[in-house]
Amino acid sequence: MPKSVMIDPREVRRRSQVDFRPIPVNQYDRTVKQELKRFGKEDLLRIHRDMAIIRSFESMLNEVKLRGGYQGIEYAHRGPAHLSIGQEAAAVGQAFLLNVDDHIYGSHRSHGEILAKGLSAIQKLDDAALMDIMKGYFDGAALRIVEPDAAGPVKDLAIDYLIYGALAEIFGREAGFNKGMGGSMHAFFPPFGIYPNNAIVGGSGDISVGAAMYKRINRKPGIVIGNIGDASAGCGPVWEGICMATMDQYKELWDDDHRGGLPLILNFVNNFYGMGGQPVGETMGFKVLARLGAGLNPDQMHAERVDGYNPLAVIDAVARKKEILQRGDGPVLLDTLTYRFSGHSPSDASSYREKSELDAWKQVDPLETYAGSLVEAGVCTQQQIDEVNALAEALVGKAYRKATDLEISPRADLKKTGCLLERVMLSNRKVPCLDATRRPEVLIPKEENPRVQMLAKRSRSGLDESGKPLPKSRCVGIRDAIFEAILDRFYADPTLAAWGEENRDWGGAFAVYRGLTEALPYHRLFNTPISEGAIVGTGVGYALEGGRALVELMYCDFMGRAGDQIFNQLAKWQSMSGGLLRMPVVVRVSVGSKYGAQHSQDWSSMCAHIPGVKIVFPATPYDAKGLMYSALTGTDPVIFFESQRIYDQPEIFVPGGVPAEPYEVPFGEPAMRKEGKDLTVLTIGATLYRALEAVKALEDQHGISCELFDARSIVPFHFEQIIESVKKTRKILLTSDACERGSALQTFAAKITQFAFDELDAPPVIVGARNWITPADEVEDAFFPQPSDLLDAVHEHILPLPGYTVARRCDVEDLMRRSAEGI
Ligand SMILES: Cc1ncc(C[n+]2csc(CCOP(=O)(O)OP(=O)(O)O)c2C)c(N)n1
Ligand SMILES: [Mg+2]
Repeated sequence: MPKSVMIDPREVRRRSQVDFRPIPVNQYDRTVKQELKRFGKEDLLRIHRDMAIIRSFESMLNEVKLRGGYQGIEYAHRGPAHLSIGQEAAAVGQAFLLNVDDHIYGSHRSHGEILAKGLSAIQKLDDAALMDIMKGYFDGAALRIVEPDAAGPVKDLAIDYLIYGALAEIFGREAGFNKGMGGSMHAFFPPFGIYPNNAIVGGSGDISVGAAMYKRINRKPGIVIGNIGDASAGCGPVWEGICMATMDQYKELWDDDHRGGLPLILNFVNNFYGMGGQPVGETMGFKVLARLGAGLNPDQMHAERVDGYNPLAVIDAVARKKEILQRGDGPVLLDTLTYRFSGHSPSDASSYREKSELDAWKQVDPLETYAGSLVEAGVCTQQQIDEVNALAEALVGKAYRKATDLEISPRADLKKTGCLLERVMLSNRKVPCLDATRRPEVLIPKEENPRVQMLAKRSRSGLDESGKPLPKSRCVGIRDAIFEAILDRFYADPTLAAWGEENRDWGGAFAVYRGLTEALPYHRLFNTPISEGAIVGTGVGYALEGGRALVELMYCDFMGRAGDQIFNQLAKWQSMSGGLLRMPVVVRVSVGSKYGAQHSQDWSSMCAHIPGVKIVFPATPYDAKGLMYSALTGTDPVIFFESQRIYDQPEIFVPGGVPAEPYEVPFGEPAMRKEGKDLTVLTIGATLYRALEAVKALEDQHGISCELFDARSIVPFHFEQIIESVKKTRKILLTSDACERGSALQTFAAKITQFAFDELDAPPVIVGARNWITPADEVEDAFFPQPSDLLDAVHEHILPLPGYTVARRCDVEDLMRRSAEGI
């Protein structure tokens, strides 16, 4: 039954108005004296200590960048350092009350947030837990470096560990929090609830939403805070993230156990600048950033501006907002005002701001004003404050000495075979169930599923007993095979959740999901806004937290909308974490045809260029099911290409057809579809069937015996079978629907030439789509490779076919002309 959110014309056409409530701005007005009871002296002093540590840490980096050293030790740090000097109160105030299971995500300017959250976690964890974390994290590598100098409480050791781990990461050392593979803008440390920071402005704007979805869907404790800059309010992915964060369905359609708004604070760290551009008065129109919350949902996202120059105001706001989230009334939008004294980066000449402005903010330096208020309230003396400041500097100095010393803190050797990055670009694990402690939530037994029952009546093979083709409508096709694998995994892995446009009642854009709605509660299968970026970005956040996401992009062409999320997020976090994280996300993309230029592009080749993702493109139901199984039981991000041309295609190659039972097709191994001896043909995706026709013509009309392979997988790819075949046939033709220029086939051809140069009688020849737009259905045959194009290519470049006349020019001169014209 469809969900039925009734649109009543009488209701929606009624005359009325939309009312907005006032948005609070800097409402906090309590003094340290008044807060003494609430926090106690110790807490109030710790707030100052934490700010002082951040100030010392960032000031040290500033000196390193500007003067090439610190405390007499020279060091050239060529990498980035986006410092947060001046922003300490906003970071410490936020982290102060957070528990370890409250997770923060950040930006390029998050050193302060890392330290603040780490210091807060150290305060909350007991000694045994701290020692376990430090000993267990990357086998205690950083602990071994800081421990020899430690002679005091475990919490002090943990503070040394935190400062050193963060700094060693910034300096690209193997004992850093992410083995030096993340660096300044991506450093993080999950055991303290510090999740990835992001060098893409607004990058955490949708990833943090996915993290909060993970907590809501899997009923995990804690909240998520996405820390993003004020200028990121202009980023599309941030808006998409907000849209996904505020969907009505969480509160209105999800079942009782999962109902409620996301436990998310989207916190704009509002320092009033991008790099030099100013959102207020120049690049945006909101004047007060918190205004953005107003139109997003009736709660106005509980939006509020808080004075991030007063740590107590921020603590107060986070405490109040956390209550809202715990009630299920999230998400929340916070506008935490602050200001950076440092430049955007240390080299910045501050040409975009007046000195008088900087001076005015320095007059209200949060460190000094807060320390002053502690002294004034009698919490401590100025001498105690000075001692804490000196201690902070000493702690930072200690970490600096160790992190800069190459003997103590070496870098990973990335030039040796089997180096760190070779090991962590892909995780290659098999973890069929990501949470064995829970039963997957489903609505009906699998056998009662109407589609399962319908498919039981279909032939699992596309051929009858005598080998003749059966009508497609009577067979299990690719669409059904993918469904079977997915359905099965939903009954096996409780963390598996799927989302995308029209995923639920509609049945997925091309009916792959028909039957899933009946099987799954809302929180495991749901529709999203038309937000391709956030569809993938939330998948990334969901996986970073420990879940498995299956997300769908309706048409391959729409991948452009999710460019950053695929290229920079999905593909990079496993390696940027130094191998700590897994990214079990399957992105289903459908390659179109018939719909013209913006709906028919095969971008498998473009994706093959991105290190860090696996790419498969099944062309048969057997492979579609087996590859989907592999994808949904692995730990790597997979772009799963499907072709709309062949969703109905039954199994014609594997005897017996598509098994009803679960099975896996491993990634990387091409499938031989037909043996032959004169010519090897390698296809990707749906070109398999056009190649079959060409192979038949070559054999029947020209007596050329062809050996046909279906790549199935583009990344990874094993060349052995192909090279063996080429040794026999001495010739190879490659074809796919991706545009020919720069395609994966060009790489394949170059490698085959390199691996088997002496075995070849002709160059490997590629037939891809033209380097054009995809024209209208009526004329798209001129664009996509056709059987006649394959014959033309064989005749022109591999071996002349006696009596054959090409259907279309493709000689060297013509290819050179096309290249010269850029087409
Ligand atoms: C998508 C993207 N565009 C541009 C940049 C270059 N860039 C880095 S930081 C920055 C300004 C960001 O301002 P804001 O989000 O307010 O954060 P802040 O630097 O003030 O902390 C820009 C434009 C980037 N890293 N990512
Ligand atoms: Mg800013």
